[in-house]
Amino acid sequence: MQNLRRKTLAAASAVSLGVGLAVTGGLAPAASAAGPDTTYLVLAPQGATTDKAAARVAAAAGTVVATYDRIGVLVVRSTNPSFTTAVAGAGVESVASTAGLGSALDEGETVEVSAAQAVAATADPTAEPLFGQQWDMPMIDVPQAHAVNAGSPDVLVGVLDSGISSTHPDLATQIARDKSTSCLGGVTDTTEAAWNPTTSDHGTHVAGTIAAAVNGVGVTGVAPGVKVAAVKVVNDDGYIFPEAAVCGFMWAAEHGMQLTNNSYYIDPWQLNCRNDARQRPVWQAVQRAIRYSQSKGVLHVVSAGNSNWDLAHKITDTGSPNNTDEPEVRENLTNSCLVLPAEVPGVVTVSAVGPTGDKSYYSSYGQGVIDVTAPGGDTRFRTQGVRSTLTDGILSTTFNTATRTDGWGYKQGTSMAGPHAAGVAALALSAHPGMTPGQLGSFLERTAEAKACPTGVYNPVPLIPTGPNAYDATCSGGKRNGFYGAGMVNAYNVVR
Ligand SMILES: [Ca+2]
Ligand SMILES: [Ca+2]
Repeated sequence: MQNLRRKTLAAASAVSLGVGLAVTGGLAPAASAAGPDTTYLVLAPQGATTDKAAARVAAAAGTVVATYDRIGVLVVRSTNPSFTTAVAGAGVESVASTAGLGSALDEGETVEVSAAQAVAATADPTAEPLFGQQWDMPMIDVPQAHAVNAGSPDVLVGVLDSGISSTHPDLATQIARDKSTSCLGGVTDTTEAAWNPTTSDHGTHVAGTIAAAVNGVGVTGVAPGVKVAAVKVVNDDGYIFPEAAVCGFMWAAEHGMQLTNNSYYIDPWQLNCRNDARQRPVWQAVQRAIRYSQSKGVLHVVSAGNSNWDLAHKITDTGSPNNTDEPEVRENLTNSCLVLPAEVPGVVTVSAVGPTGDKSYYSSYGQGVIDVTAPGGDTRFRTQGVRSTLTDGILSTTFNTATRTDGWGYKQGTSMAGPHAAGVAALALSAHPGMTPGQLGSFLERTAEAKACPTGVYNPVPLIPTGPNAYDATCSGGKRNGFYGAGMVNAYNVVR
């Protein structure tokens, strides 16, 4: 349970940033002691180059570690405790440290299935041994779709996540290795080891749902004919830092990806709206990267989050797990306070359903925020919350990070729903190449199967041990509504 509701901030991001650079002692101002090695995003004015900003960075004892000239963003490290004030000046619109601004990956529970089961190959490559346990695939008409179109290798889906196991028997043939990278620290590293999983197999599971091979082994993905690229943005502590997200969106834009799947979100109420002056530039940098990638033809599919929050009513939402202050009313909601990337215009946001097709107990929702829904699993509905039935999760490819072995297993979460929608979008592009991100997003919604709101207060898990009414949710809207958006994505409808 705990991990499903986890959405915490990195307490000490300076230590979460992974490999530090050598201290640039010679550049540090003699008068002041060196501070911790800190990462900053330095923004040039929109539309300007970063030359002037880079010169100011050097003069302020900072080191540019990545330049995103097309969006006017520099990723900088510095141990100068006065860096923020020292760098300010002509050519620098704003600067902010990303310390503390990591967003926790919403990990689900995992249970592995036995290897013998998974590799009991039938010798019939159209009959995956574990297909019978993939209730999610018939739910969105994947078998019918595959009879028409199982995906084109010209379609490339970026998995912005914790890496993808390149040795996995169900994924090894599916990964575009030359388009894969790590983005940790905001800097690309294209070595294969860098984009393989380290402490989390979340991305490996997501990749399998999108594109696991039809090969007589394990499972099938929604779009086994397409390719996936690993874009590792989740660090070894399970956090996505804004500089990694910027790097990931820019990488996707410049490496021919038509789609990305994003299983995390950044809540600006905690991170931006409260401390605008310090933090807003960080979210501006992420938004610039998202918008640039959209302009380059990338559609972003994003999961809604696992907190059972009504994302449409943030103004009255007073709770956050880390907030012990008195409830505050959200005021001054502006574009810079959007939940990133879920609320950026043009992004497809996905809620989760379980095997009954009803909203998963944990899935966040919200009218005008949720665009479509997809299977993400619901391991609790069967017992009204008392116990977990893992076969009601989503079965996909896994990587055991302790034993370093590939396998298959169940996870649940909106993180599992997003890749079903991304897979359907990939099939749509395979059947109808050339759609713009806007056209593709609309097509996904138009072809989804509308699903009505339940009446009254909905709670499939009234007996869950976390307390009474913890998972109450109320759906609003008509044919298009807060629980399911335009409806359940459908693989057959996009290829027929
Ligand atoms: Ca397979
Ligand atoms: Ca949207």
